[in-house]
Amino acid sequence: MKFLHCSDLHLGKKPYFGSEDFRNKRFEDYFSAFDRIIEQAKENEVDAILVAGDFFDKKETHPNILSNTVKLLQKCKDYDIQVIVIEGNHDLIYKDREFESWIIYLEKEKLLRRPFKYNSVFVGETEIFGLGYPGAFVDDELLEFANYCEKENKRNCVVLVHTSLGDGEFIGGFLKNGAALDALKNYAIYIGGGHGHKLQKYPKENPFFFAPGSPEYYDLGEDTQFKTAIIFDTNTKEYKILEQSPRKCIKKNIILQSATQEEFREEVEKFLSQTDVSSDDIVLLTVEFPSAVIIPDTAWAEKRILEEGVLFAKVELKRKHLRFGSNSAKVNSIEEIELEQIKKWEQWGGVAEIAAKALAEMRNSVKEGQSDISSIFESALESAIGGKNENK
Ligand SMILES: [Mn+2]
Repeated sequence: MKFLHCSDLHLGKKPYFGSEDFRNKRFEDYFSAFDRIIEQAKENEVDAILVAGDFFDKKETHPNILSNTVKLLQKCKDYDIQVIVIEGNHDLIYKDREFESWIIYLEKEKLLRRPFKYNSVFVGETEIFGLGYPGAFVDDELLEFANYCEKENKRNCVVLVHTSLGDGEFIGGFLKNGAALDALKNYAIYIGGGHGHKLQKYPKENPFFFAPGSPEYYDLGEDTQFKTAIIFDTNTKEYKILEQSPRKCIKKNIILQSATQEEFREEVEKFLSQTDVSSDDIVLLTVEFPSAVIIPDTAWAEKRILEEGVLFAKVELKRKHLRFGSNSAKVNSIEEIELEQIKKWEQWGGVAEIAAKALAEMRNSVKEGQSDISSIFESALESAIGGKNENK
């Protein structure tokens, strides 16, 4: 059996900022990314497409999202490609509210199949398990699953789980390390991850865990690289990494010396004269400047870049070495100020890093127009609880 594994499609995501053209094109981008994946699946003659969570961007849907999704799933059916989907933290995962899930609706319409916990599905001879989004308990969940496989004599199965390796960092829903994956080595020939939006493989030699990354940017802050899909053959155990092509996003960092408006304008003009831009491009400019005396006119710069006919432009400021108050401490960012404050709190002080990170993430999401930030808060809570357990 041959399959294509992808993740974090975030179908239905739409920014609430920028021009109408930009918002509409971005809405289409996530469906186009899935469409390209379906074509790659056909070219590679796979039997199934496996989606490791965050199929939809939101727990609710609207007619446009649903009809676009149904059209694409129908295309898979026409191509004779099965679609296997598990939920991620963005899909509806509340216990006892499964009947509200649009993924279950699509399953009932026979457009996809959803393995859940130990209710597996088969594609040919291959048994596929779906562990959904276990959140902070993902390591335990995988270890428990390894026990189940041993007891039930499961071998050569495929496991989908909405998680990635945390790389030592403590992030909500990420694996602490590779230990829980190692425990599955004798039972699973392939573990399909997600959640993190860039490519991961584990272990380095002969990997059997893959997180392909999202095929489009979830937000404009993401890396432009490592957006992939993985092709895997269960007979030969060979894998192939297929690069994806998200919308072109031109990023540039400008460092100002004197921080006068003149210097700022000159640098923006210089950047524009040196860069080829098209009407489909997104341009992100960050400007580091040394003092708080003059603040570069970002509104002017965004307007100026848009005049070149690009789809969207954003100019962000980063103040360098800002001194403030009487303690003359060097402070680089709002995030650092917040972190110092949170450390003094009674409840969150012990997990200040997690809280500060969640706060920054929530702020960015709101800025980006995301109205539902509950998943960030839930992830932070999970991380905080997980972290406390670990100390016991
Ligand atoms: Mn995601």
